[in-house]
Amino acid sequence: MQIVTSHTNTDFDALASMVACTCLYPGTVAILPSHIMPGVKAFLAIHQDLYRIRPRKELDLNQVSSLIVVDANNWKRLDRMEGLAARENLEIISWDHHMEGVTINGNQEFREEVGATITLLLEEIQRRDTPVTPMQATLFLLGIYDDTGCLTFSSATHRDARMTAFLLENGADLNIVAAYLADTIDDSHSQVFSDMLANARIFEMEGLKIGICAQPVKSGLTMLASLVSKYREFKGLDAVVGIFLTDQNKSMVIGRANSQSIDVGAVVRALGGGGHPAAGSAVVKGMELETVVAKVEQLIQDASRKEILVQEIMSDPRRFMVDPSLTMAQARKIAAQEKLKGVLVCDHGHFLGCLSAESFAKAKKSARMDASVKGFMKPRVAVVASGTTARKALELMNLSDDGLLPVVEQNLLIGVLTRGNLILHIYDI
Ligand SMILES: [Mn+2]
Repeated sequence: MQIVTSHTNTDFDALASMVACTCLYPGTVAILPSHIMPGVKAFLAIHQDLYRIRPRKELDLNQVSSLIVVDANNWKRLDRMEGLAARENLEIISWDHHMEGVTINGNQEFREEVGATITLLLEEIQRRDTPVTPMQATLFLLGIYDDTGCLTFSSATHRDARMTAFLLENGADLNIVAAYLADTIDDSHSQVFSDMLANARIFEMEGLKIGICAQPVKSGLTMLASLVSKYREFKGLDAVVGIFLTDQNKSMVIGRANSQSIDVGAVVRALGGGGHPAAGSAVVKGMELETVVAKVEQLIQDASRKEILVQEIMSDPRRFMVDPSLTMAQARKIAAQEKLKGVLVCDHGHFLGCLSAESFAKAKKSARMDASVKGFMKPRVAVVASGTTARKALELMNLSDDGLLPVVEQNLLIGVLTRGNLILHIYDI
């Protein structure tokens, strides 16, 4: 018998990939692990008759002659399949997008770095022209959306987006997708959530609002990660790390952050876990809750120290400078030559004020272009220091009329931060 299975705590990508394999490999039986995510459970409560799925407990490993593993690369993540690991002559086929820590070595490996495993299988379905029903398309789209945060995680690729389009063409129902992705909280989770609201520590660091929620919880809670996400949104924080000590002397560390915040992936990787800059988790064993908290705090400090500063991305200020002895007409000529909307008035390097496009327009309107720049410059404008973080500067740029932030230290203009500098920075060019 050929079976297909996936990791425990089965998510939609895993379920979708198992179902896709039953289409691509006719006769294959999907074996569902005992522990599945609550959303998947709710989905299967309605949909399971549509698919050839059997629970793990009904499987006799002796019957298995061929094994397909989807969305998992490690025997430990499967539900009691270790018995097959040592078996000779067992055909193993892998479809997966996890590149690190592979212990399941397939005879055939389809392992590529895409946002969701189902994307790889869908590309094969499309190649073979295998028909996809609207109901299958809906499940497959749940798989892509679940793993890529609806294509917003940085792990999402153009291939996931292309397969999203393919599924919409094939009738995937976005209302149903939305209904199963919106996870609701049961009583035990709402208790944890209200404890988080009451006890979390929120602090500011380099202009970032960060929350640390550390508390003991009952084991068996499956939605701690979404509680951390919800908490971050609810409190409007840049980053949150949840540290949950279960009664098995084991802490779940879960980080969530917005894209301009600290790299929570780096924080959890240092604890032996995995993730990307906006989301990640780790399991820490045999350590007191306070010790884990202290470690996480230190790692957050370290992560912030690696931030890019204004001085690393700012421009040379010289082309932006005009002398206070100039007239408005002379200053505008310089601005035009340099293709700048605004210029900065400096007396021997000392920053005095800013002339924006608006200042020139005003002078022109009142026919005072021969007046001194001193009468039109705005002395009070947003400035940054060279040690300001690029992230903070992104916020401050909103306050600038012409997309220029003077970098001023002890009254001296030492650089200029332009929108262009920030664009090169955020697109990492
Ligand atoms: Mn996956």
